[in-house]
Amino acid sequence: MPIHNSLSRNDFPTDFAWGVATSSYQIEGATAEGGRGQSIWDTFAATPGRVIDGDNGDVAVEHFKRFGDDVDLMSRLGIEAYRFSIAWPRIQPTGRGPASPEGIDFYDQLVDTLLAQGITPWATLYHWDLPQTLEDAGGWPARDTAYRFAEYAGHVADALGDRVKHFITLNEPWCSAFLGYGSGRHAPGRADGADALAAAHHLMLGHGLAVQQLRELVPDAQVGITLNLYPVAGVHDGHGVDDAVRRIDGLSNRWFLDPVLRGAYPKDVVEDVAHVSDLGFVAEGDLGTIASPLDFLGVNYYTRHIVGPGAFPGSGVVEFADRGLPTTAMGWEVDPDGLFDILTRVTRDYGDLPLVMTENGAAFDDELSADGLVHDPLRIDFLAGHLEAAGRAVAAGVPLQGYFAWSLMDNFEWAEGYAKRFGIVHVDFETQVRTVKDSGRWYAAFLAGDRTQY
Ligand code: GBH
Repeated sequence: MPIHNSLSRNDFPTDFAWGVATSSYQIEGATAEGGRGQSIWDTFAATPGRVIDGDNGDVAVEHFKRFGDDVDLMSRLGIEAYRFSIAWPRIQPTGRGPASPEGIDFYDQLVDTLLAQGITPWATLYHWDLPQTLEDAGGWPARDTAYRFAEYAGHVADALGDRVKHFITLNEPWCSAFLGYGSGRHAPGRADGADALAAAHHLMLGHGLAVQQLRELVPDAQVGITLNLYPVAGVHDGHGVDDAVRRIDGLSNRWFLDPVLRGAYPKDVVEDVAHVSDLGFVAEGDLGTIASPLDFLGVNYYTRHIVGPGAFPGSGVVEFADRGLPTTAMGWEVDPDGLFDILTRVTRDYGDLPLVMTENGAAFDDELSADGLVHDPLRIDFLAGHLEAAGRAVAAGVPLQGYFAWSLMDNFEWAEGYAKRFGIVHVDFETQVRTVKDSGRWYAAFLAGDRTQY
């Protein structure tokens, strides 16, 4: 293999979706405007000790009022598709009842502005901002939340379905369930293994019901779900490591892939979690609903997981190792081959459902330099390396149909607050000034057809 090679967008299918991604709570701010109700992330961020530096999304990067400028910026960069999420508490402030006209109005304007600039909207219905009222009624561990989610999906379909033709039901239900209700690292910050498993089931049930709503109301829509998938490898072969790999792969990947794409929970993992839950919340017919046919599977990829023999889901002593590869500011190893591995594995094990990379990116310690620019060569290497791996997966027969860089701009990085920057556009969090980073210029050149070295 040559050390230097080159890659261009022509190495990907011609109808490939090229874009950037964001999410509502991470960018919008204006949490008390436009009739928005409270979400679990407002509550969580207001709880001392939950988010670094006590940061919250009250202001974020003011996208709620600056969306016009942000769309102009995307247009200047030649971005062709934009994956954003809709804040459920803007559409239904209490998670129930009719749609709020003010809430709809914001996304109406956003969608119209995107379309006017020739940018294809990809709307995610749930990127973690559950209405607080629904959490107070039990949250995702409660079955009713799945039905509430389907009702909300219907409102969005009614309002935007004439113009939005790409929908993602959930972003990373693993995070919502296991970080939200298992470890408590994310909102709502509850920590109970049985609740986490119930939450995962109701998230997937809500997904299936929402798919049915979207199909009925927007027959020409492309509908998918986004999962955060991790290739899992052992620190070394044999001696209990293989079983650790099986268990972690089971709970991080197959626990979601199998119900959604095969209509069944993986039997080995059902046994692994039996001491935590008997899965009594699974009702007859649920798995059929959860496996409602999809048009694509969204894949978010950031890094690989390396596990040791102590790895045991739910035990709190999961042993994750690193291999001394370069890491991002999140401490995550940079491992583009892991992307090739996960894409080819999903296609091999689950058939030729189209795949879309709905997120891929990295945090680095970016700074505005004296020349007024942001030089982020590590992010360029990261993106180029992962695009090369994605291109290899395409060449190997993976039906990959899109790539969305995370993220358009620096934003509220959940429990990390504003300390971690993932954007290809820098945001000064005091002045809200946007500055395109070198990686943003690089991505723009790539989208314009330039060949890139890796
Ligand atoms: C994605 O999650 C999200 O979809 C996106 O919103 C986010 O900004 C982006 O990645 C970058 O993080 O400290 O053990 O609790 C990726 C999945 C979510 C992985 C949070 C690690 C913290 C793990 N991640 N997370 S822990």
